Amino acid sequence: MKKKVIISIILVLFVSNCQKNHKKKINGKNYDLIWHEDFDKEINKNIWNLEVRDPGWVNNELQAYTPRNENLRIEKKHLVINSIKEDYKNAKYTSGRLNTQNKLNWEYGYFEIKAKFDLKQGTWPAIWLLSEKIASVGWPKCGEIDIMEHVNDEKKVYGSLHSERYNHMLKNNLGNSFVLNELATEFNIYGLEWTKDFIRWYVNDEPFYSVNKKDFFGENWPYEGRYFLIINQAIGGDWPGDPLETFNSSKFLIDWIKVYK
Ligand SMILES: [Ca+2]
Repeated sequence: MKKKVIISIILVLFVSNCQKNHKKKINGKNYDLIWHEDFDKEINKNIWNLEVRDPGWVNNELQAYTPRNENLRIEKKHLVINSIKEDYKNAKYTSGRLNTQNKLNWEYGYFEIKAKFDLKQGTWPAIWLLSEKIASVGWPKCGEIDIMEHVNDEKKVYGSLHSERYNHMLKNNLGNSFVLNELATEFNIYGLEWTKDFIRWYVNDEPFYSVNKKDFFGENWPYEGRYFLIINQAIGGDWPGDPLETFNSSKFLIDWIKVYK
C-alpha cells in the first residue's frame, strides 16, 4: 500500500513536471509549447539554413559568414556561433549566421531563447524574427522583430522593431534596453510575446518593453503573417564599431529555443 502511494506521488510529480515544461504562463496568459530546439546533436539542415555572406553585405559589418565547423557547430549541447579573427578570402573576420527561412516560421506566440555571449568590443550577437514577405516586398516594409541584441561590453540587451515607418535607417526604430548587470556573463532567457495587438520583450520572464499596435501603427501593422528566426553574431559594423586590436575570437552560445502558442 505504502509503495503504491509513493509510486503514485512520483507519477503525479513526473506528469506535472512534464506539463510544466510544455506550458508557459506569462502575463496571465497560458501558452502551449509547439516547437523546441535543444541543439543536442548536429545542426538540423531540414530546419536551419547556414548562411554564406561576404563582409559588408549589411551594416558595413566586417565578418564573412561561413557554414564551417569553425564558425557554426554543436558543442556540449549548445549551438556555438564562433567569431574568429582570421584571414578568410577577402575578410579579416569570420562568424556564423543561421535562419529558418522557408523551412519553419510562425505567426504570433511566445518565443524564448536561452543564450550567453561574451562582453567584447566589436561583437554584435542577435536573435531576431524577419517576415517571409521580405522576398516579395523587401526590407524594411516586410517587418523585423529583434528579440535580443547586444553590442560590445555593454551590460544590457536591446529589444526593437523595424518597419517601413520606424527603422534604424530613419533613426526612429522602436526599442528599449534591459540592464543585465551581474547577469551579463551568464546564460539568460530572452523572451518575446507576439500577439495581434502588441509585442512585449522579456528577460528571465521579466517584461521590459511593449509596443501596442494601436499606439504606433493603427491599421498599418506589419507584424502579422509568417516570420522566420535568425541567429547570428556580427563583428564590427555601424552599430558596435571595430573590435580591439587584441580581439582573437568570441563565442555566442544558444542552449535552447522554445516557441509557444
Ligand atoms: Ca541544449
